[in-house]
Formats: sequence, C-alpha cells, structure tokens
Amino acid sequence: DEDLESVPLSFPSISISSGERRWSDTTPYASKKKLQSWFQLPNGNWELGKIITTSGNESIISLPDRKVLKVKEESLVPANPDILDGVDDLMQLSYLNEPSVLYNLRYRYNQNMIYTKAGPVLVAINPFKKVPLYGNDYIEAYKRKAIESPHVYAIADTAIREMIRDEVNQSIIISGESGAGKTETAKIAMQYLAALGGGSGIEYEILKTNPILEAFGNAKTLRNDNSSRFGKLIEIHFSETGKISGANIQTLVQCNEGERSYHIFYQLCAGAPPSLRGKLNLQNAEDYKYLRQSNCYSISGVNDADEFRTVMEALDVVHIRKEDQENVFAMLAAVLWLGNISFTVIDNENHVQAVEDEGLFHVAKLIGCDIEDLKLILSTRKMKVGNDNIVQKLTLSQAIDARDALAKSIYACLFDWLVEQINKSLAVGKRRTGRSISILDIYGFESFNRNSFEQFCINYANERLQQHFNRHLFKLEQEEYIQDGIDWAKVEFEDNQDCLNLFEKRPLGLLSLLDEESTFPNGTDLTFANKLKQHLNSNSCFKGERDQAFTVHHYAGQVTYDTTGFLEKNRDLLHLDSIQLLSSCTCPLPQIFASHMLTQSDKPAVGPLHKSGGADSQKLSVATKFKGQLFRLMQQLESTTPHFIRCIKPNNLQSPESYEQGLVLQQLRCCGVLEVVRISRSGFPTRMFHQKFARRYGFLLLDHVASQDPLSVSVAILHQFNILPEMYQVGYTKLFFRTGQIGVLEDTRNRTLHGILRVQSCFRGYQA
Ligand code: AOV
Ligand code: MG
Repeated sequence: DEDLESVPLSFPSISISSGERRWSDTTPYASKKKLQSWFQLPNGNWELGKIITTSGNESIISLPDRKVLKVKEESLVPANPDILDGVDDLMQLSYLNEPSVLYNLRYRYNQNMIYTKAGPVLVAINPFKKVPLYGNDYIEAYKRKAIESPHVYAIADTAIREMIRDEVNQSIIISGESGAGKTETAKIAMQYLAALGGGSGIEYEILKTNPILEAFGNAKTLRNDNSSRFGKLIEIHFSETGKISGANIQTLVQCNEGERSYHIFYQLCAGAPPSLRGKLNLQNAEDYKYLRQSNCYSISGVNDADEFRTVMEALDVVHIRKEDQENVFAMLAAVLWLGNISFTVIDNENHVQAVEDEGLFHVAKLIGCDIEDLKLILSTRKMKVGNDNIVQKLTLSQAIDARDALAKSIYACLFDWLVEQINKSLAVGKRRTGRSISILDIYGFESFNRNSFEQFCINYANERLQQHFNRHLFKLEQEEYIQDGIDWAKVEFEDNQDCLNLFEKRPLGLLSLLDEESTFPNGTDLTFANKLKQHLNSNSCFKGERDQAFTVHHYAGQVTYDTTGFLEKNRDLLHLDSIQLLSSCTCPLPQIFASHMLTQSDKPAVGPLHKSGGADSQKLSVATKFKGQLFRLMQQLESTTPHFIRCIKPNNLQSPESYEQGLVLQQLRCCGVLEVVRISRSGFPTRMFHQKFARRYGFLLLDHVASQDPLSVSVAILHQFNILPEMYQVGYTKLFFRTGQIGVLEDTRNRTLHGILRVQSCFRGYQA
C-alpha cells in the first residue's frame, strides 16, 4: 500500500459518454434506407421489417408476410445486422433494445442454445425437453475451457476458480418464476461442482439430497409438476485442495402446498414394501382425505412407486438409519390418518368430539400416545384466563383447525428434522478451513390476479434478493469507480430500500402491523387492512385499496394483495395442548418435534405480545419465522461473491414448442436483466488491485521495467499485451477492465506457467 502515495493520476483513461449508452436507443434511424427495423404489431409482438423509403417522419416498411405498411418513424426500433444474430452475450449487440434482446434469445433458443449471457448474468430459458448439453463430456469440455458457450457449467467453473483465486466464498443465486427451471439449474450446477471437486465420495451424498428434498418439499402445481414448496440454500464446502469436504442446507419455508400434496405421500402409498404397509396400516392414496382433496393422484411420466425406491436408497446414502427411516414413514402415515379423523357434535352449542374410528386409533398408535389424550386435545383447548386454567370445548371448525394445525406442524417438523439429519451426515467436521460455494434456489417474484399471503412472503423475499442484486451489480460497482477516481458517467439505478422499509420498519411496517393484528383476539383481515391504510398511506410504495386490499409498489411492478386469510395464515394455530401431547408420546420423533416447537416459542417474539394470552401467543408468527430464515440466508450470501442465473420460462404450458414474446419480456423486466445489460456494457466489470495484477502477471514481462512499483509494472503489462486504452481504466488502487479483457491475460499466464512446469520437470529429469 505504500506504493499508492506515488501514483500519478494522469494515466490514460477514457470516460463513457452518454452517447455510448445505446439502450433505449430509438434515435431517428429510418433515414438509413433499406435497413432492418423492428415494428410493434397491435398484439404487442415485434416484427422485423425492411425500410423501403422514408419521407418526412414517415417510413414505408415491408414485413415478412409481404405486407407493406406506412408507419411513423418513431414507432420503429433499430434492428441489429444479421451478423450479430444469436450472439453469446447480449452485451455484444449494437442495438440493445427490447425486441433485439428478445429476438436474440429466441434465435438461440430455437437451436437449443438455451443459455445466453447478459453481462454478468446468465439467462437460462427452460427448454421443457431434453437438450444435449449435459454430462461428463460437456463437464470435461468446460473444465478444459474447450467450450466458450454460456452455460451453468461455465458459471460453476468461474465460481470454483474465483473461490480459489480470491479466497472468497462464492454463491450462485438462481431465481425465476415458478416452472422456469431453477431447481433443475441448481442440480446442474451441483453436478459440475461434484465432478470437479469430487473424489472423497461425499459429493455423491450431496447429490442424493436432491431426491429426498424434492420428495418431501415438492408438489405438483398448475404451473409446475415438480414445484418446490420451499426455498433452499445449499452450501458446499471445499478443502484447501479444492475437494468437496461437506455441505450444509438451509431452507426457507413457504406456506402453501400445491394442487397435489407433497410427492412423498403418494410415493409412500404406492411404493411401500408389504411389511412397511402392514406396520403403518397404509391404504391407497385415494383412501386418505388429505390426498383426496385435490382429486389428482398421479403425475404424467412419473411412477411414484419407483420414486419411493429412489428416495429410500437416497436416505441410505445420506446415512439416515433404517430405524429413523421407519420413524419418518410412521410420521407420514400419522399425518395421513390425522386427516381421516372426523368429529361428532355432542351438544346444542355445536361442540364436538373426535370419533373413535380407525383414524384416531392409527394416529395414536403411530405417534405413541393414549387414544383418550389424543381425543381430548382434538376437541378441547386449555386456556389461561387471569390466574385460572379453564378448559374450552371446541366447535367443529375449531376442532378441524386444531387437527389440521397438528398435521401441518408434524409435517413441518419432520421436514426440518430431516434436513437437520442430512446436515449432520454431510457436516464438514471441526477442521473447517476451506471455502464454500452456496447455491440458492428460491422462488421468483409472483404477481397473479389474486395475490395472497404466500405471494406477500415470496415477493418480500424477492425484494430482499433484488436489493442484494442491485447492491452488488450497481451500487458497489459505481461506488468503487468513484472511490478509485474513475471518470464514469453516473448510472441511475433503482434502489428498492423504500419498499423494504415498507415491509420491515418497526413498529409501522407491513410485517409488524401484521404480527400485531394477528395477536389481537378480535383482529380480522379487515381490521388489518384498515390499520395498514391508517398508518402507511403516506408511504410512496403503498396504496390502500377497496375491499380490504392493498397495493405494494415492488421493484418488478405493482402487486395488489387481498388480505383475506392473512391473519389465519400468519397465526400459528397449533395449540400448546397439542405440543404437550407430542412431548409425552412414546415414539422418539414426536418428542423431538415437541421440544423443537417449545424452544421456538421460548424465543422472544419479535411482534408485540398478546397481553392476556398464555404461552401460545408467544409462538413466532409465520411471517416472523419467514423473515428470520430469510435474514439468516441473506447474511450468509452477503459474505460471498455472487453469480446470478435468471431462469425464464418461454410459455405457461410446460411445452417445448412455444415461445411467447410478451411472457419472456415481462420476466426479463422483472428480474432486471434488461437493465443490467445496459449498465454492464457501459462499465468496467472486471477489476484487480495493482499489486495483485503486478504479482499475477508481472513475470510475463519481457522488458525490464525501471520502476518496480506495482502500478508501473501493471501499465507495462498492459502495453506489452496491447490492451486497447478504451478497454481499461487505471484507478488509484485498481485496474478496471471491460468484460472479457482479463481472459486474454489469464490464458497467456496459464500457458506460460504450464510451459515453465514442463521445463522444470525436464530439468529435474536431467538432474536425476
Ligand atoms: P422451478 O424450480 O423454477 O419452479 P423446475 O426446475 O422444477 O422449475 O423446472 C420445471 C420443469 O422444467 C422441470 O421439471 C423440467 O421438466 C423442465 N426443465 C427445467 N430446466 C430444464 C433443463 N435445463 N433441461 C430440460 N428440462 C428442464 V418452482 O420450484 O415451481 O418455482 O416453486
Ligand atoms: Mg423449484
């Protein structure tokens, strides 16, 4: 650092004039005759037309269907020359407008090139069919850098290299709408990491967590036959030698299931071997009320019985003991049987009692409790009023809620417990000296006709992720340029801090107000909506709507949320009595679950406490739990170098044949791809400290450099390699490069090093 004092500040540098920002470039263009131009049809789609003549501000264009139109010049958007068709990186386009981006992506997609770079971001378009881009040959090719084409493998490769080179943990952040291909992409990235860092065998275990987590955490929905109902961050650890040494999984739980319930239920019913069937008194899926609700029992192309065997094998691989596996299946069966428990009315106040049928009998047996105790917690509730304990009888709807809350809690605990066991099995051990690469697979922004609590949580999470993305790509870069004295046209970027404040501010933010209202016994969705309007109307990201709805101005657009069901979904409806019952069960898992639920409720609640309530009201609300998980997740990501992958689905039909422009465009906007292209292109995304640069490439210098200070060495290197002045800038502490520039130097360095090693080994041969 002592070198910095002597840095001359008048080094060659160029500044990017605003003229170079070719985004939103709609400058009058038609005057150049016979050029291609995009013309927007009334349906919103763009067509490529040829300009025949132009007079005044009107042009005559011919469209592909031989139609000839007279159009206003400003309705035309310039198209790129054919030679740029299908470029690897959108940044290479001369004209960076929306139709050109859409066209380029489609051009590639039609040739099975589903990956395209958008500056630092990888765009992946779901092919909805097998594409020949994966497997060992491809992995090998990307490892050797024999293929340059954008790919998840290339991203994973960069992550590994940067982890080793910079000694910084890395993350691969995958986002996109439901069905866009996030989970598949995450698996492809894991495949590559496993292949490169494999050897110890633990990589095989890590890959086997996928079928387990998908069985227990995924369900069929209208949008995706294999929709993840949870967010996942898997952190893969590497030893100092670059070998995988372990992994850890964090989950972010979403609140709703799909059209069909979790895969594992159907798999168990279809695939359990006879002895297990007998032990659990298993029936067919159709015999369970919880599974009957959707009337959808199978997924086309999927054999649940086969899947069950895959899951059982995977459980073996990750070292879940046979005994524990049986306990897991018993809990699944208990959940299924719980749904079959019915109630009869016992008095004229509509109070009910659980019917003593096979449902009640099997649940009691499976969790290991007394039938009478189970019956009691399903039809009564102990309450504390002042200093007195009273027993309240439940009405039918209350009893059903209590039953369903118990089933849900058991399942949620089972999922968490399973993840915990997997983490134990994959744990790195005490010597955790190496680095890690984390892969985040999280649901993208959602905006439907009707948006509820689930969208509220999901979009909140995405708002946080977007800030991370913004911070990384825009803010940090820009600040760094300015700090380093680099002349750079200030780039506007959307900061979504205001929206995050709207969610997170205490006490007057969406989450706080929701928690507060959820703890009031008389709170309803309507009083909640009114409270929001009362306190938040002055916030520019918020708008109150009629009929207990409100609108949030998200980074990706406005979403109107209907508060119907918010309070109920946010409250944890599980009674303390139920937890106590679980803790007294003779089976091991219910006991573990109960202690887990109790420790959770012991934590200080973030929201205000219900004044007169018992311990029940101290249980964390769903939104608060979600926020806690999200914060832990973000915290882990903060300390990493992120790599972003944006998954796009070309249609809503899960079909390989159709590419809907409008749908793709909307997703590109939502995930900031269009914006990032513009910004990256005009910036210098690669940078390195002078010292590091000099150390890394200095040995390549052919001529002696008079001064040995890192800056002089760096500049000499740049000259020797004829790096064009417009391709880099010299800052106070760092060198800044246009995308791709450092690659040339790295290649030369690697080749040279390779040569030196060869010479050395020859030399050693001589000596011997
Ligand atoms: P998601 O994770 O983004 O949705 P998935 O990764 O489950 O979406 O992908 C949905 C389906 O698209 C998969 O089941 C595959 O059939 C297909 N698919 C995705 N990527 C590829 C690919 N690279 N090659 C071939 N087929 C692919 V959700 O979890 O619903 O948000 O909650
Ligand atoms: Mg998924």
